[in-house]
This record gives sequence, C-alpha cells and structure tokens, in this order.
Amino acid sequence: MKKIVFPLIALIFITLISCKEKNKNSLTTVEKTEEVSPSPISQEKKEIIVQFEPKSGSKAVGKLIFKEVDGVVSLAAKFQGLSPGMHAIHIHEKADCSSIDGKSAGGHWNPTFTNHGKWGNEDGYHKGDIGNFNVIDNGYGKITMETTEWCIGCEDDTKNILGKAIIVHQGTDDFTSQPSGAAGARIICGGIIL
Ligand SMILES: [Cu+2]
Ligand SMILES: [Zn+2]
Repeated sequence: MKKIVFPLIALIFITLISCKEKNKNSLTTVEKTEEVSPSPISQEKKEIIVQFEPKSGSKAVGKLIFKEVDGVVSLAAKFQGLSPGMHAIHIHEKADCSSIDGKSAGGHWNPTFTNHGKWGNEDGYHKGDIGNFNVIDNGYGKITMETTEWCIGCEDDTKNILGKAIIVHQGTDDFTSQPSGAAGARIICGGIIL
C-alpha cells in the first residue's frame, strides 16, 4: 500500500504545482497583450505620429505629430541631423517611402489641382505646401502649423491627409518654381498612417 500511496501523493503535488504555473503564465500573457495592443483612444483623439526614415544618403532623424481638435489640424515637428539653413517641407501624394531617394512618395499632394506656391497665396498653393523651416548650426530644426484645410481620416479627399507622406528637402522652397518649388533632394520621408 505504501508503495502506491507515495507516488500518488507525488503525482497530485506535481499536478497542483503545474496548474499554478499555468495560471501564472496565462495571467502574464493577458497583462502583456493589454500593454502592446494599439490603443483605440489615439484614433478617437485623431492623432498621428509620423516616423521618419533618412533618404538620399542623409542621416537626418525626426518626429512629427498631427492632431485634430474641433476641425483644426495641428502639426508639430522636430528634426535633427540636417544641414544649417532653410529646408522645404511638404506633404507628398503617397505614404510610400520605400525608394532610396524618397521619390516613391510621388509629387506634392495637390487634390485641388492648383499651382505650387506659398501656403495661403492667392495665386494658388498645394494642400501639401507646408513651406520652409530653419535649421540652426547644431542641426536642429522645428516647425509648427495649424489649419482647417486638412483633416485626419474624413470623407473629404481635398482635406484628408491620411495615406500621404511628409518629405523634408535638402534645399529651400522658392514658392514659385513649378511644380514643386525647386527644393532639391528628398532627405527624410515618413508616411502619414495610423
Ligand atoms: Cu516636397
Ligand atoms: Zn507644392
């Protein structure tokens, strides 16, 4: 009898421990899933963080946030590793930054089929013509903007910036050259995607 009872107790003991372990594991899995799952709140708040990749051999980095509140879209961007001076920044047609020179993003986003120009110009400007921003000697630059002419994910194709790309250029936008302001190489690119 003793011979059978001992292994039986041992078996029950092992089963109990492994059950506890299993519970522990499933608990941690649940916690982890909660942490990594994309938050639906960011969509309600209509906020997009654009992640950039350097293009055309540059080493520039940057981060840009779009937010929409009560029909007003704001943009706030910071860049690092750019050459000092004025750099053009635009919204281009496609959230495709795959090519080495960034040209996969297409031309300026121009849903109203107008001329390229300075934002607000009476002779026309593209909905993607954000403009220029200054980069100081240490390679840092930033730009902010607010407009009611954009939206994040609305039905109006002349306003919806989703699925487009942000491009920063090596040169300055002269606001007159067609179709893109003669701003030179594309040195940083990021898709406007959720
Ligand atoms: Cu551009
Ligand atoms: Zn343009």
